[in-house]
Formats: sequence, C-alpha cells, structure tokens
Amino acid sequence: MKTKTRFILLFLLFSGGLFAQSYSLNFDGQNDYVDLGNQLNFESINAFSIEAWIKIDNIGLQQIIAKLDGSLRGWGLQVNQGRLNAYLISEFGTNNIFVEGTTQLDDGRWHHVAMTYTGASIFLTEIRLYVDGQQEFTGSTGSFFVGSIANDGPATIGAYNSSGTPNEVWSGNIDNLKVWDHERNINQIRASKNDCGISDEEGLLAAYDFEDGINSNVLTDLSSNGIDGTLVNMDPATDWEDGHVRSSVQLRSGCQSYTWIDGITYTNTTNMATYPLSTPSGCDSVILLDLTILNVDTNVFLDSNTLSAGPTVDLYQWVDCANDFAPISGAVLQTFTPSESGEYAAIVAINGCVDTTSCIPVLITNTTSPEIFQGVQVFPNPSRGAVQIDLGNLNDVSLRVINALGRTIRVIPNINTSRYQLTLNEPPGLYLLELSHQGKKRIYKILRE
Ligand SMILES: [Ca+2]
Ligand SMILES: [Ca+2]
Repeated sequence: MKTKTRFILLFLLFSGGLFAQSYSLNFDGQNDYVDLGNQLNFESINAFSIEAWIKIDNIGLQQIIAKLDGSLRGWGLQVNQGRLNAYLISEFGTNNIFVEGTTQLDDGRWHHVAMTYTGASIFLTEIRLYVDGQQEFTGSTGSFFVGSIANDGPATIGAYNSSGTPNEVWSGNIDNLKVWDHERNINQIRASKNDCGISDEEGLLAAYDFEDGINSNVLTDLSSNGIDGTLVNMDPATDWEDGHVRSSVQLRSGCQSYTWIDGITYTNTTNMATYPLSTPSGCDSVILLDLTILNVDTNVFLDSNTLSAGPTVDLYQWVDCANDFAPISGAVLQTFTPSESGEYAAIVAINGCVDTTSCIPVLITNTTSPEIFQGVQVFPNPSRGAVQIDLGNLNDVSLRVINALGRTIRVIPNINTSRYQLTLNEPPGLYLLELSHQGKKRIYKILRE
C-alpha cells in the first residue's frame, strides 16, 4: 500500500510540472545506521547479489550493508581505503574471504556499486565486484570455501552492529539498495544501474529506493518480503538528503552559440548546464550539457594594401563587399592584396563553423603612371566640387570614383571628350579617380573641400 500511495503522490507532483524530490539517507560516520533485523541470512552455498548507489568523501572503513554476529560471522559489502570490498566470514581471520576493487570512490560523487557471489560449490566460488557498471574484480575465493556464514546478528545498512554498538559507520549517502537471491550478470547490473525505479522483480530479497523522506523513521522495503528498516541514532528531520538522480551527458558543439533544450542560448563553452527530465512513471533524470562553442577569429588587419585574416582558421575566401560579397577567384589564403581599391571581407571557417569578417576598405593609392596617361591632368586639387579632367588625346576612357572607404560611388564609361568635368557633390574628404584606358589604369587623389 505504501508503494501505491507514493506512486500516486509522485504522479501528482509530476503532473504539476515539478521535478520530484529524490531522497537518500545521509549517515554521520559516528553512530547512524538502519536496522533491518535478523534478515537476509545467507549460507555460503547461497548465491546472492547486492547493489547500491553510494556517495562518500573519505577513505575510512565503512559498511554499505552487513550482517554479522558477535563472532563476526556473516557477510558484508563495505568501502575500505576508498575502494569497494566484499567479504564472507565463517571464522574471522582463519576462514574468510575479502575481495577488493580498484576504483577510488571517495570523490564526493555518486557511484553505482555491486557485488555478486556464485555461492560455494566444489567447482568454483567467485565474488565479482562492479563499479559504475564496470567489472573490476573477479576472483576465485578459494575452491573450497566451506563453513557456515549464517548467523543471528542484525542485517544493517550504514554500519555493522554485532554486539549492540554500531561500528564502521558510513560517512556519506546511500540510495537505491537492492539485495538479490542469485548471481546477477553484468548486463543485469548495468540495466539496474540505469533503472530509475524498483519493481518487485523475481529474486529480489529486499529493495530500498530511500524515498520515505523527511520525518520518516522507517526505510521501506519495496520487495514483497517487507524487510522494512528502522533508522537508529539518526535524525529523520535532517538525514533524508538529496538522492541519486540518473544523469546522462549530451555532447554538443555550436558555432558562435548553441540553444539547448532549456531554451537558453549559450555563447561560451560550458559543462555546467543541467536539465531535469521527469516522467509520470517517476523516472527522474538529469541531462548534463557538455558544450563546445566554436568561435571563428573574424579579425582582419590592413597593412599597407594587404589584408590579413585571423590565423586560427581552416578556410579563407576573400570576397568583394561591393559586388554582393562575390568570391574573388584565387583569394583563398590568410592574406589578400587586392589589385583594386574596394571593400573586402573574408569568409572564414573552422571545424565547419563559418563566419564572415567585417568589410575593410582598401585604398590603393599607387599612382605610378603608365605612359599613356602622361598628358592627362586633373585639377584643381583641392577642389570645391568641380574637377576638370584633361584627357589630351586619349579617348574611350572610363572613370571610376572611389570614396575614402574604398567604395565605388560612380562609374562613367566611354569618355570621348578631351576635357571632362566631374562634379563631386559628395561630402568633403579624400576621393580617388581611377582612369582606365585599354586595360591600363591610373589613380588620381582629389581632396574635396
Ligand atoms: Ca532515492
Ligand atoms: Ca547520529
């Protein structure tokens, strides 16, 4: 009934759009533990498996779950020196098995841990340890582990208590603890690790999702065996803390920016964003964003008549801003020296992230004269607007007027008069008059007063 009530409550919370609270128990490392009573009494011939989510930040010897009597006969799953341990004890010191994992668990993060035991047989007796879904110990426990591990001590979570005093108390959090009556395989352990709820599956001896929550003195067993635990020396008002929530990582990259499922547009590389997912089945999870924002260097420098785009770029294509950003044939290097005055930009790309630099005016003021322009005179200079162009004997001359931004502001083709008067109605400033004749060009600078 408790389970059903809880499910309905969660459903109401979810349908209200809230991210449901997920609880775990925090043990104080002093005397906190949960007493399950004289339960889970295995014999050494019995296969069994245990799994849990745990969080600790110190390497002390501490129990996840244990069942030991006054002579320390029994079994348990613990952390020692920050690493996962499992043990079976018939006679402490003379007939016992301790196996140890390799991963340091004392990093203050949630880890999924599991042990499986084959049960003793004349063929092979093995304990396997798993951390975060990876197997990290398999060992023969001795081909003839015989001797009873059965005892009348209490099964306890977060400590062992063989003689009325809690020992090796957990210092941190425990969540989603399950005990099975068979040897689980790695696929089952991984599935269980990613599972978000607990259902009464076959072979489940005890299962705790730690969702009893604030002010509950009871840790409810969700299996059909009803092995509820009692909080001992604990404060039910404060020891129910945030529990483990499933999480997954989304690896993403964006060009300049990236808009994620949270609706936020990120413009910087980050791995700090999280997004909660809730479903009516109570399957909470958190998605972590691992985002790389690619930024193309769009700086352009002009030195003399040569443009240079930024160096951290895979691809360059210089374009003519005045000509609808048309690509300039062959202008695909980091630097570009235009042959004509104008406004130029580069399309730049890195890792497929494409951007365009701003348009940079280039004024080519090289006025060295092809001989054919020797008789040409442009005056007065400075000018108040009327500019006389004496073309001498030249005909079929084109005139291009360029402003100080390199922008072509006027083109007059096919001038066939020996003296052409240009009227500059434009604002005061420097202007370039480019005369072209039979493919040859000369530029004249005119200052408009
Ligand atoms: Ca929980
Ligand atoms: Ca306490």
